[in-house]
Amino acid sequence: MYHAALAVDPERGIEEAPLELAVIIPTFNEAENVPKLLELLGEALRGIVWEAIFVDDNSADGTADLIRAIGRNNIRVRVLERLGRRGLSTAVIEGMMATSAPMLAVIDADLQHDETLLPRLYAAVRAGADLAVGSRYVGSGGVGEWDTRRQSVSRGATWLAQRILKTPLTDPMSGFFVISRDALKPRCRALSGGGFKILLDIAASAPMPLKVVELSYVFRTRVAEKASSAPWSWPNMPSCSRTRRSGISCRSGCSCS
Ligand SMILES: Nc1nc2c(ncn2[C@@H]2O[C@H](COP(=O)(O)OP(=O)(O)OP(=O)(O)O)[C@@H](O)[C@H]2O)c(=O)[nH]1
Ligand SMILES: [Mg+2]
Repeated sequence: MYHAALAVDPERGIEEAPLELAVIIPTFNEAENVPKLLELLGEALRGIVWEAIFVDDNSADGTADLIRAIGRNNIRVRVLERLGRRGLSTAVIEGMMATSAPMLAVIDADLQHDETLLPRLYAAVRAGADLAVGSRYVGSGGVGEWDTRRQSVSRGATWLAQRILKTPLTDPMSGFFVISRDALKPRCRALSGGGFKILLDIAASAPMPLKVVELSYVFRTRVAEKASSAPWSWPNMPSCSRTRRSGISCRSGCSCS
């Protein structure tokens, strides 16, 4: 599945310029999507010195081995493989801690986020924002082909999160954003790491309000089949004991799956 197009061009070696941006990508059974995602990131981030940190929770489909195979030819690409653990938020936090980059992007591996927005998110943080979020609920943003049930569940969870956390974010459930390390650092130790919504966690852990920019994007439909979290799970609910014990995803709709 690996192809040579993903290797770094030796003429444009990245070791000469300081690292500017790390793209943190949590993965759980995303082998089918990883090569395409890297190709798209390469196109979108032209002109930026970036690296990709995948954080994989021991996917059964060989995601981590595939990333290692790509990484042997492309020093932009690294994987942190975690054994005996699951959790989207902790995966993102640990990925952020594993890079030296001053700017940190988070994007899903399943191609649902519009990677072409990344340069603008990055530019917004470079220009002085603490956090730039890809939002489905500003301007021309949207949720793509979601059915009405999923749309109303997402709207409800967003509304609740905004009320409880008093966050100014229009899309606090977004997993697509860029944050500066300087803004993240004072919040690191307060992050709960629970659940699946890292942006909520960061917003809730803010000792002082973050300077936030929101840019619109349209959520894409997943292409390769999903084998991970329930879409409508409550964001910060800890993994259930069944999953913690067995390592097998609960299919009953609880947030561990
Ligand atoms: N490391 C890690 N990654 C995860 C875990 N669960 C999901 N992911 C990854 O996190 C990203 C988002 O997960 P999804 O299941 O696609 O969540 P979603 O986009 O809200 O749901 P869908 O729209 O149904 O795809 C994907 O890249 C997943 O592979 C996990 O427990 N650990
Ligand atoms: Mg998804």
